[in-house]
Order: sequence, then structure tokens, then C-alpha cells
Amino acid sequence: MMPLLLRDPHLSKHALITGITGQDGSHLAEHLLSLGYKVHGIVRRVALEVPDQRFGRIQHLLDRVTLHAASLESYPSIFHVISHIDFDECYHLAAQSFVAESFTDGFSTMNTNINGTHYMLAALRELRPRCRFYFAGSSEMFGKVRETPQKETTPFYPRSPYGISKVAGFELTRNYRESYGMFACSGMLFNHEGPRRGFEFVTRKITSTVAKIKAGLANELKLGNLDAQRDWGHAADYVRAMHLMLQQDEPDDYVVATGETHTVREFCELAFSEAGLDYKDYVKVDERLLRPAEVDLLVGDASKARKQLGWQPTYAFRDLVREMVQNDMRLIAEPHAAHAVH
Ligand code: G4F
Repeated sequence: MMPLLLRDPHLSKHALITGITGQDGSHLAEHLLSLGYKVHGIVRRVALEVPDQRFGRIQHLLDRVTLHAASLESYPSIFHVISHIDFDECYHLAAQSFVAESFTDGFSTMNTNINGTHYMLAALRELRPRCRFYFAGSSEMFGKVRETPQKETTPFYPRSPYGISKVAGFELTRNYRESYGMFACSGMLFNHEGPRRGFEFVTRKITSTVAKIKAGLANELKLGNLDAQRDWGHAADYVRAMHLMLQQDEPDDYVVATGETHTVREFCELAFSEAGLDYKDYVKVDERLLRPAEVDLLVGDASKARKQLGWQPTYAFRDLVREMVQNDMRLIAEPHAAHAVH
């Protein structure tokens, strides 16, 4: 085993984040820095070679975080990074997270999401068994829901390769906790959005197209299922819950959700009206965007997180939609503005 770097335990905590360049990783890095943490991130080597293209969401943090090159598809590269840095908490957020893409290439999704999680857990067990571990579980694990609202005890019924991969990651995390006594937790996070959301997800697709239509740069928005219902919160709120899970006396799993559900149609209605437009004039259903199997309704019961973690969301649905639309309109009005950092 390679020697570990030792550190004065009275110094600030260190955290390692996989997926630090993503929406959640960037919010979490900011949150941990604000709490005085030293933050390390794992990124692909190719990203380090083109930082301007790949680090948009963490551009403003680059002088305060330490990045390490590794791939979730390579156990040796993960083992190497974990053996060379010292940290107390590990937040495993990296994944192929686009559900539609998981139907197109289920093999890559399974490989990255399942093996990547297994590699992280196995390397931590070997090198840093006392490190606290967070796994980014998902409400997609509930899929064709067995009860409403969904809570920690709701049985899983995933409806996509992505959902299946998250169930496997959840079970791996629980198994390492129970088999090896590791402090390993899963957050069962419902949809969480914001101005840093990728353009492929429905909320950002809607708000960015609203902004284009308003500016005269587009004249329609093609969507798939308008009737799907989601419990949409703000990513900045949800990363606080991730951190709180790792501060408890015992490791456990928690649902993180707002408890409100809305249809894609309602999101459209609000987003277009925020720009003074009527969604019915622009939204067209394109059957090619329907998924082979859909998750019709998600709404979470986060009472356990509220009670045990003292967590609660600060954004109302309307505020989330407004912030995303205004951000996208600003990005068109000021094309040279830095990537939104809300
Ligand atoms: O925004 P979505 O692609 O998110 P989805 O599938 O709910 O998954 C997101 O949330 C999960 C948590 O529950 C995460 F685990 C996951 O990684 C991801 O962040 O789609 C939301 C809904 C779906 O029902 C989809 O069918 O919107 C519907 N939809 C309708 N038209 C569309 C579109 N989704 C996308 N992406 N693009 C459309 O044109």
C-alpha cells in the first residue's frame, strides 16, 4: 500500500469531489469552501488540457480548489489519486446523468455509473476506510412509483438504464457500509436545477429556448412528454443536504425533495410567461423525444432530512423558474458575461 500524506487533524477539513465540474459539484465546492474546507476535485485528464472549455462552472473557483486527473473508468487512476491526497469526506457525484442518453448507450452509462462507484468505494476501503462517503442517488430509482410521495422506504422500480445504475450504486454504498463499517451515505435526490443546469435537461432546454425566442433567435420549442410530473428544487439547496448527511453521528440514506410536483407543461407555462409569452404559441410535441419507458410522477417526502438534518429548501418553484429564465435572457443580452454563478 502506498504511504498516505498525514495532516494536522486540527486543520480545516478536506473534501474530495468527483464530478466537480458539473452543476452539483460546482455548488458543492462553493459551499464547502465557504465552510472553510480545502477542496479537491477529480477531473478527466482531457479536461485539464482544455480548461476554458471544461471548467465553465468552476472558473471562479479555480484558484481555490485542487484538481487531480483520473477517470471513473480506470481503477488504477482512482487508486492513484486517493493514495496521494488526504481528505475526510468524499462526495461521489460524477456520473452519466442524462436519462435519455442512457437509453441510447446503456452500456456506457452502466459502466461509468456502476463501476465508477464500485471503484471509489473499493479504493476508499483500501486506503481511507475512515473517510465519510456520499453517493449521489436519484429519485429515478423510484421510477414507476410504488407509493406517493416517495420516501426512503419506498421500493425501487427503475425505468431506465440510468435508474438501474443508480439502484446498483445505492446498493453498493449500503453494502460497503454494512459489510465494512464505512461511513457511507446515499442522497436520494429529486430533480434539482438552476442556471448552471446542462442544456440537455428539460428545464434548461425550456428556459434557454424561451430566452432565444424572446430575442428573436428561435421560433419554436420541441419537447417530448409534457405530462411528466417532477419535484423540482434548486441545486444550491440540495448540496447543503449532501454535506449535512456526512456530519451526522451515523451514516444513513435520505430523500431530498421539495414535496411539490409540477408537470413539464406547467414549467413551460411559467417560463414563457416570465418572458411575457404564451407557451401554447411555441411548444410543439415531437414524438421522437418520448422515452421508451417514462417516469410519470415524482414527488418526494423529505421529512427525514428535515427532521434529522435540519435541512429545508429555500427556493420556491416560481423563484427557480424565474431565476433560470432571467439568467438565460441575460446570457443572450451579454454574450461575453461569465458563466452564471448563481
Ligand atoms: O430534465 P430531464 O431530462 O430529467 P430526468 O429524466 O427527470 O432526470 C433528472 O433528474 C433525476 C432525478 O430525478 C436525476 F437523477 C437525473 O440525473 C436528471 O438530473 O427530464 C424531465 C422530464 C422527463 O419526464 C422527460 O421525459 O421531462 C420530460 N421531457 C419532455 N420533453 C423532456 C423533454 N426531457 C428532456 N431532457 N428533453 C425534452 O425535450
